[in-house]
Amino acid sequence: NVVNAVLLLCCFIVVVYYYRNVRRINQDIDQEHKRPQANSGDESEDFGVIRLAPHVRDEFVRSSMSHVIPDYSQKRDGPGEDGKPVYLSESEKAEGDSDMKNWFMNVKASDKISLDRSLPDVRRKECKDIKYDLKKLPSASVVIIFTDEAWTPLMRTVHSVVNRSPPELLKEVVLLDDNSQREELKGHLDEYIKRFGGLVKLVRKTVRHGLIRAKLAGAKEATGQVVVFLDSHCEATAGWLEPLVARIAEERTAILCPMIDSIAAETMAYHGDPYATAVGGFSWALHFTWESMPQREQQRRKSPTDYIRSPTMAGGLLAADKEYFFAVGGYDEEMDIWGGENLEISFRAWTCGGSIEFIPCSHVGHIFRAGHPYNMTGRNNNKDVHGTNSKRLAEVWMDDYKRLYYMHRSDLKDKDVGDLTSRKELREKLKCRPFKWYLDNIIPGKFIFDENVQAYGTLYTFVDGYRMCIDTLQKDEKTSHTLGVFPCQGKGSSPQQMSLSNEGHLRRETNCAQAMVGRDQERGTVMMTHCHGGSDKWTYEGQLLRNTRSGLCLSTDGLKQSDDVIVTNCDSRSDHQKWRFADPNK
Ligand code: UD2
Ligand code: MN
Repeated sequence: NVVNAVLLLCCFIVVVYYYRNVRRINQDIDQEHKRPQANSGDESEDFGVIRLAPHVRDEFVRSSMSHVIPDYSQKRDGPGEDGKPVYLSESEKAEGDSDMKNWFMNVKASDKISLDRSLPDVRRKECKDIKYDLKKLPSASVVIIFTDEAWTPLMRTVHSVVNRSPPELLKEVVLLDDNSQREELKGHLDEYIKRFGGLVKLVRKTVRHGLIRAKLAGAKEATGQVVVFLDSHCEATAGWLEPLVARIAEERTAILCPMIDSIAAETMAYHGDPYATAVGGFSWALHFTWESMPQREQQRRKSPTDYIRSPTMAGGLLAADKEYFFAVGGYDEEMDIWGGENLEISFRAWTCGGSIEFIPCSHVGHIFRAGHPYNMTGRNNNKDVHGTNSKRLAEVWMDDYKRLYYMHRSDLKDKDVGDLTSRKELREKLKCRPFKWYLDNIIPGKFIFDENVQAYGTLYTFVDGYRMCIDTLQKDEKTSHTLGVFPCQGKGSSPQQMSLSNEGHLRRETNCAQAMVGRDQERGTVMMTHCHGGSDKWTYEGQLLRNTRSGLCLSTDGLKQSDDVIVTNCDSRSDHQKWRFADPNK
């Protein structure tokens, strides 16, 4: 009798569940038929308000009862499978192009790809060979924060995590909605995630938090021992989670980043590099940079599967022991919308006894976008959230080295960026090391404009009562470019600052001045190229700046107001060659 009763109850539950789902699907389809076809003649269709290609839509309907993890050993056909690029037909191109403008990614292309698409396994063989004892590893909560993300990139992030995380390790996925306004992310999303049977939790914020507070809010919901953050346009690949949690089991104070592979914004092509060669750095304007792995780190690592110590992290994709993450200060709650938190957690982790590490066996793709498809204005109409967030981190963590940030951003010196007391108290409480320790030990060799230099400041000549300054002329400093002259801009104009290092390099943060002259030539321009030991050296005698390789001197002779600076035969009587360094703060 008991057995019968239980069976009956089960049947009842199945029937109710089935009925509810089928009814919902029918309702959605009804709704769809009532809607005017926005793109008639186009091959995509609407499912409710969600724009999907027909085969993805079929999948959507078919699998709406409960999610089934695909068998990736079976070959899959379809657009974008195996991480291949998707190219749009002539009739679809216009929509794809407008997506690139509005979303900074080709949502049209993304909509054609299965949410469960297969991806290449780009790990090295040594990584694939590692066996993990899943029973002994800590569980993880994956927190995905989003604000008005397009449907398919967002759901593909969720599917990829569910499909490629060992069930033993994946405690839950926390979807943290940072006050999205788009219709499709409202009712539909609650319905959609039911197929994951409680594994995916949706948390809504009805006030925009910005990504920093959103991450904090998401982490607070996490119940796993490890918290993993992902952006809402990622794809996790085979074996991505195991090496992260395994390293945390080994070193609780390590904050880890997977290898961030690239998903092309235009075609959704997946590109991953098995050979980890980069670490994170930063510029004094407080932006994240990629740097090549230093020799000493290459020597320290015993195997290609070994973690890589990195001075900083990009920010979006990371794993940490949840308790440790909060104990070491979580994030600065007063940072708004976007930016700065990644360098803040990097400086803080290293100086307060933890570390930042890249895990070469863990690969996650991310769609790198050329812009932000959401409002970047912070509280109090703040249009410079990166600037003000960065000022907070400079004031709390960089000691006197914050001056290097203000060399770039003198406009922020007197800017009120809110109360810093609690963050400064945190630094005291955790007895964190000075920023100089970080510079000396974690990122040695980082160039400091005004340390170990013969001179620094704005570099100018004074001709006929007119000041001409050395200037980058708005060239992208990440690339090589010619060096120019421009009328002096005065106080704190960072494109006009130069240093003459003790080694004799005439340089800026990463680039050094190279004279572009062949043997026996008497005139040439000056290129700014990435500094290295063999970069050109310059002497500063009297007021002449002499290039030691060519013997020629820096000169403004014959130049227009905005022009490339030259090197030519030295002449100590020429006003065009009398160079002075001026304190950029005066
Ligand atoms: C990078 C990081 C990002 C963050 C940022 C600096 C990677 C791959 N991404 O920028 O995680 O560290 O640098 O702050 O390293 N979002 C919200 N609320 C907002 C704004 C954004 O929830 O107010 C979400 C957004 O939907 C996305 C995530 O935050 O999922 C990151 O935003 P992004 O993708 O625009 O940032 P990204 O990749 O340029
Ligand atoms: Mn992103």
